[in-house]
Amino acid sequence: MSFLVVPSEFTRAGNTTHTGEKFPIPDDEKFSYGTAGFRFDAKKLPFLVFRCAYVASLRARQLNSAIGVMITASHNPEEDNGVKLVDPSGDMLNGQWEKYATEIVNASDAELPSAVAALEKQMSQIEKSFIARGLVQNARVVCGMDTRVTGPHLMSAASQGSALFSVRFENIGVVSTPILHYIVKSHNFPQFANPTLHGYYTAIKEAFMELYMETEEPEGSRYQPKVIVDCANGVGAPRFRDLMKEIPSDYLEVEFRNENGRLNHQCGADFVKIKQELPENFDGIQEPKSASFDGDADRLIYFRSKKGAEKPRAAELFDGDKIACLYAMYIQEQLKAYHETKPTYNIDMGIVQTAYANGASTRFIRDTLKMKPIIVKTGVKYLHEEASEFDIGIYFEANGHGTVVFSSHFDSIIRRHPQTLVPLRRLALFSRVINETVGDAFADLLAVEICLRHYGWSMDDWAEKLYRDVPSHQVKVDVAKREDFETTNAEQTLVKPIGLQEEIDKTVAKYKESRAFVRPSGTENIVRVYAEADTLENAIELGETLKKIVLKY
Ligand code: 16G
Ligand code: ZN
Repeated sequence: MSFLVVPSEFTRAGNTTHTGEKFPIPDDEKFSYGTAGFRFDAKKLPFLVFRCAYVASLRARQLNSAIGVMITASHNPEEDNGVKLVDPSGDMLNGQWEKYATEIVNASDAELPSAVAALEKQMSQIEKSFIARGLVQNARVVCGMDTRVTGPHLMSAASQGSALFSVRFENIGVVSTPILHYIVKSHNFPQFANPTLHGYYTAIKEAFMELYMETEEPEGSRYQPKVIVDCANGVGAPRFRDLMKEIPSDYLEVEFRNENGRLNHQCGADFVKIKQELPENFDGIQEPKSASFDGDADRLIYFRSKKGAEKPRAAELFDGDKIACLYAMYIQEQLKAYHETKPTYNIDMGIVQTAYANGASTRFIRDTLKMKPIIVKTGVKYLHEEASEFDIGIYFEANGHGTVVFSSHFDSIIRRHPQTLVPLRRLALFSRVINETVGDAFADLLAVEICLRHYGWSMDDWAEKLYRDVPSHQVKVDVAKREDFETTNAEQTLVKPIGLQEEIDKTVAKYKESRAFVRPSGTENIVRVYAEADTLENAIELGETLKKIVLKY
């Protein structure tokens, strides 16, 4: 059992911000591990990151593996920060451990030693068996941070939290969230890649360049190998620059914008998606193909200036749904060629979305691709889990977070064997361009470029050949307690407060081609309204009407 000595700056009572100011956290203030870990005003986080890193070190010892700690608040304002833990496979933290982390974080300073002792006791049996087999040397906590000024102080909290249990601590510095996931997996599965930043760049670059060589641009191609990237003034700027230094510009030219301004301010994937507006430093002129990352580069949205729009700076989006459909078309085409050879083993594929997926994308998947889209609750872990049921599982949230996951069955027949068949070689390489641990803006961008080049498509083609989005509108509603709102049916139907769903249904029925739902946010104390209708004006009117109805409850 560890002898618990908590430095006073990381206790609740002595919690100290990065500027040295004391910011005590009352014992009765409770924190919950949401869809994206703990995420709050950065002032509250030093004590919390310290305790989370301790939990991570325990998990690392329990599994004799590397565990990740990522310090980021993603697309949220600069003043916020957050922490989330990553399991050895590179996936999100196991649910039972989310509970342990919540218990430890919520203990008062006085309760902490006994909460820690109880958890260590539960672990000790498992750990003893590792120690007996001489197997604790792989335990380590790997910690990364985004570009926020509060990051280094929180990194120090994480380092001291892991030291409680003398678990090795590795500070990998400023990285995107997906790079951290990738490096954690590489530590635990050495055949995957070298567990370093450079290992990540090399693996992705090599796969991209090989797949590029396997791609034949059709005659009359309108593809342009250039993209202008809005880095959200976040981690995408330094790290994607590093990656692109490895890829010759005749393969793909990237122009970087929004590299050093205020993080996520008037820019970034979340801004572009929610506002449907061009980010700062884009004016729609000479910008045929642009893309936005979010602050920690796990979301990607392509966009361009919207032609003929009344609103100035309106953007036409190629969001997570359009990216998912593009990947699905490409993968389906390769699989069709493979299955035509009448192979011994079939490979199945599936596609997973959330209720936020534009209705037109869901229809495209059903009617054109002849696939059955699966709709799950918001939050990457739900999508990831469902997609893992397939040999090739594509998942995307409309907000641009998504990836493709590949099964061990896929590995055994394709990835691990040299292939003579071009479609199989392409699939094997595609699986290596993609970062299957989690949505990765860099890897996703490179995969999109491969698909566009393969089809010889310009942005006009991508817009016209898939589907046209149904107009949509999203609204936030401030409520006293988001817990009063409960949903079912993958968050598309409210069961509480009683009576509200019926009112929603009646209102939605008044609009053409409409669809709407109301769900409590998993990250803020608000309720979100999503509305679709035949025109943008009607979608806005429907959304705002529903907001008023929600406010009555
Ligand atoms: C988190 C989720 C994201 C989801 C968003 C919804 C992860 C890693 N991130 O950022 O997938 O779209 O929450 O936020 O799961 P909301 O519940 O506030 O709408
Ligand atoms: Zn993010």
